[in-house]
Amino acid sequence: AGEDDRCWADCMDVAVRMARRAGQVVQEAVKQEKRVSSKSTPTDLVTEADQQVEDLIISTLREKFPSHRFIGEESSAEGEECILTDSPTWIIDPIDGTCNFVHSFPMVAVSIGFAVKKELEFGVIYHCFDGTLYTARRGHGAFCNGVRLQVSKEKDISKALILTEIGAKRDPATLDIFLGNMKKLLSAPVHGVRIIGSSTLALCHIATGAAEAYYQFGLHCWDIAAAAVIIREAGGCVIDTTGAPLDLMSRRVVAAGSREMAEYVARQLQPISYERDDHDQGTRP
Ligand code: 2AM
Ligand code: CA
Ligand code: CA
Ligand code: CA
Repeated sequence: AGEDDRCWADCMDVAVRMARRAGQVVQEAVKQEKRVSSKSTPTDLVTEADQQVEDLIISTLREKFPSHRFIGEESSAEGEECILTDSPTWIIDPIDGTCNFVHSFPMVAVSIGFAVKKELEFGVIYHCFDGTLYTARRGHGAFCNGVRLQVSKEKDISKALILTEIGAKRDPATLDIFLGNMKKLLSAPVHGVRIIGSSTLALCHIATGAAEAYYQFGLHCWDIAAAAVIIREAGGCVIDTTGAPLDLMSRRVVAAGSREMAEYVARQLQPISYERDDHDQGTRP
C-alpha cells in the first residue's frame, strides 16, 4: 500500500506538470483564431484546440505510463471506450468550458483525474486564464496554489449560493425541467444562482467554500473525476442527485459543503435524463 501511495504521488506530480503545460497551450490558443464545429447538437461546441490539447496530454502520459488506461472527452467522442476498469486510469477533460474558450470568457480549465480500482486517487484542475491550480490526493487534503482548502460550513439553504451548468440539450421539455429546478431553488429562497460555463471550476468553487452547492445533469466522468477528489479532501460531499453514492458514469451530480446541504438540494431537483456513459459496461473484460 505504501508503495502504491508513493507511486500515485509521483503520478500526481506528473499530472500537475501536465496540467500546467496543457493550460499554457490553451492560454495561447485563446488568442488565436478558433476553428469551431459542433458535436451532438448545434450548441455542443468543439474546437481544434480541444483535440490538440487532449492528444498532447494523452500521448505524453501514455509514453510515461504505457500500462495505464486513458479516458478523455475528445477520444471518447471518436468511439473509444469510456469504461472504468480496475486498471490505473487517467480521466481527462482537455478544455473544460469550450464555449467560454470560443468566446474568450475567462472560465476555462484543464482537468486531470486519476482512478485505481475504480477509486479516485487524485485530481488536478488548472484555470487557464489566471493560472490557479487546484489539487488533491485522497487522504492528503485539497489545495489551491498550495493553500489548504476548506468547504463552506453553511447549513441553511436560504443563505446558500448555488452553482449549476446548462447542458447541450435545449428541447422545450428539458428546458422546462431546468427552469423548474432553478425556480424551486430561487424561491427557497437561496442567496443566488450562478452559471459560469465550466463544470470543473464551478466544482472548485465548492471546494474553496465560495459557493455552498452545485448540481448538474448531463455531465460526464471527465467533468467530475478530478473535482470530486478536491471537494472531498476539502471536507465536502459529492453524491448522485438521487442521494445515492456518486457514480462517475451516471451523468448526475450534487456537490456541497455538507451532506445535509447536498441531500437538501438533491431532494429539490426533478431529474433530466441522459444516457449513461458506460452503456456497454459488462460486455467487455
Ligand atoms: P465542456 O466545455 O468540456 O464540454 C457548460 O457547458 C459546462 O458543462 C462545461 O463544463 C461543459 O464541458 C459541460 N458539459 C458539456 N456537455 C454537457 C452536457 N451534455 N450536459 C451538461 N454539461 C455538459
Ligand atoms: Ca465538450
Ligand atoms: Ca467538461
Ligand atoms: Ca471539454
